[in-house]
Amino acid sequence: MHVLSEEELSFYERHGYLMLDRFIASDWLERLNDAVEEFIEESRHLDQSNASILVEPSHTRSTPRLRRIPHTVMHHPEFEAFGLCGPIVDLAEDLLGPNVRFHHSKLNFKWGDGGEEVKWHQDIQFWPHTNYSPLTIGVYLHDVTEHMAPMGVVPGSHKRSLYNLADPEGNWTGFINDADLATVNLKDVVWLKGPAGSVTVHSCRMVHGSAPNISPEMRPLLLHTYSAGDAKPITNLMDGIAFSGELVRGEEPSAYRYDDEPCPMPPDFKGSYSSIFAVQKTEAE
Ligand SMILES: O=C(O)CCC(=O)C(=O)O
Repeated sequence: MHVLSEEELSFYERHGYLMLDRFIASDWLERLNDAVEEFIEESRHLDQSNASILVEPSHTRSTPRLRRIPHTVMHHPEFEAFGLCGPIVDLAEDLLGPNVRFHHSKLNFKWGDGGEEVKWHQDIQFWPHTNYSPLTIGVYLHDVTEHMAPMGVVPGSHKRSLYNLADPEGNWTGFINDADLATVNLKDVVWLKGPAGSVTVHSCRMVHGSAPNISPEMRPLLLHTYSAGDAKPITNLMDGIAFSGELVRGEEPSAYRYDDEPCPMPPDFKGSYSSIFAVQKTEAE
C-alpha cells in the first residue's frame, strides 16, 4: 500500500466511498489553484462556453460564472501532471491494484450563490465498462462547508441496484427518477465536506449528488476517474480525448475482466456530451 491503511481499504469496500481530510499537500493545492485562476481570467473574454471552459447560462464577461472545465488534463500542464502522476494516482493504485487506467477528468465549479444542483445518480450508466472497478477521486480545491454543496453519498448503495437513469417513459434523464429514488436510503446520506485539499473517493455504482451552492463562495471540485487495468469502456464517449484509456500505472493485462451484472446503457451522445449539469437539465450545448 502507498497511502491507505487496511481499515480505509475495507471501509471503501464496505461503504463504497472514502473521505480523506487534507490529503493533498499545500504545494500541489497552490499549483492547481493558480491554474484555475488562469481559466477564470480566460473566461472574462468569453460570452459562451468553448472547448475548455463551460459557463453557466448567466455568465457574463464582467461576472464570470464557470460551470466546468472538461478534460482538465488536456487543457493545462499542471492538471496533466496531477491527473496522470500526482498523489491521487497512488491512491487509485491502492484501491485498484497495480494496473490503473485513466478514464477522464473534470473540474466542477459550482459557482457561489446558486451553482447548480447535481441530482442523485450513479456514474457507471454514463460510461459503462466491462466491469465495475471504475472509481472517481475528487479534490476540494477550497474549503467546503455544508452550505457550499458538498458531495453527498449513500453508503452501501454501490452494492445495491443499478438504476436506469430515465423517466418513467424510458427517456434518458441522467438522474434517478422519483419512484426509484424512493427505494434509496436517502436518510443515510453522508455529506462529504472538508478543508481544502480533502479528497473524496466514490465507486462508479455509488448513488451520489449535490445540492445547489447557496453560499457566496465557489466550490471547485476536481474529479478524476480511473479503472482497474483489466476494465475497458464499452461506449465511444471518450474516443479522441487525450490520455483516456491510457495506463497511468502498471502494464496492459493479458485479459479483460467482465462482471456479470448488466449495466443500463446511456443514449448515444453522438459527440454532444458536455456535462452532467447540461444532461440533467436537457440543455442543448
Ligand atoms: O460536482 C458535484 O457535486 C458532483 C459531480 C458528479 O456527481 C458528477 O459529475 O458525476
